[in-house]
Amino acid sequence: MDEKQLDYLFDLHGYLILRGAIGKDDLNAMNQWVDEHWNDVENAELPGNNSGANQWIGSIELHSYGKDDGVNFQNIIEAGPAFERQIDNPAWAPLARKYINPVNGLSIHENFLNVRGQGGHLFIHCGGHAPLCYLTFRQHNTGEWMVGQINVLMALNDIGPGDGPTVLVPGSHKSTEVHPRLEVKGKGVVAVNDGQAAGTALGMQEMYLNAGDVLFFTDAITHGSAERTNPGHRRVMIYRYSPRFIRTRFNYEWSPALLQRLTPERRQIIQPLEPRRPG
Ligand SMILES: O=C(O)CCC(=O)C(=O)O
Ligand SMILES: [Fe+2]
Repeated sequence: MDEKQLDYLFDLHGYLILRGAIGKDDLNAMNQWVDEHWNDVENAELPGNNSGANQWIGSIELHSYGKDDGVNFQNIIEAGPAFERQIDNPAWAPLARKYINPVNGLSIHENFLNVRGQGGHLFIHCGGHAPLCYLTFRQHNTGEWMVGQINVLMALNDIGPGDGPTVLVPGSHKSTEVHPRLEVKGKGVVAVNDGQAAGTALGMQEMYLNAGDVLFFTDAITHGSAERTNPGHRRVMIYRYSPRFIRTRFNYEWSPALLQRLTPERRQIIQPLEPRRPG
């Protein structure tokens, strides 16, 4: 697909599927890292909230958003070169830069690897109605791109029917109507954690991916995931790209070793401004 076609579809639908975006060697290396940490996947004690479990593997923290969404390895970029290479993967970083708009620079707001087993799912969240500052999509006066957050969801294994695919409502990033499940007491909310998988909500479409494919989507779209009904585990990585003016979600500090070994281009994305200290 040429760039004009990608632009049109991203604007219209709010998402793109980028096939084969991750190289085989990197895919194998990242899956091997998960295999080596399987004990943590099975036995992590997660509080099921945003405060984190205070269990760390070096600079990587074990975490979950709730009781149903599986184990997150937050700060996964710290896990090695294959993870570092995805920071500016040419399959999506130039697109993210363009849609966020070069005027705004590029940074990573959150990065994690998620492993989710049978029964796991994610509830419905976001939509064009939500007044979150990073859910912008266009500059209304000029029509320029001004996407406040782009989620790059990388499939580390195949995700088909029953595997708990990500679901979204195409075009809902532009909707001023509130999704019925996101209406609480007559008002639109950002998220509804009511124990229901987003997959059962009105208008949701399941996004099937092969290992190495990427779902590239504006966080403004109404989305979540279907319940995983199959045995086994879904493995994804998520890097969220935002303007450099947006702070990171949890304010993790990068390890000095990582900052030192990154290329200047990658360092610029994960730490757009160097900390300023008295000299
Ligand atoms: O777990 C999923 O499939 C959805 C992830 C999600 O909501 C996000 O990346 O913002
Ligand atoms: Fe999300």
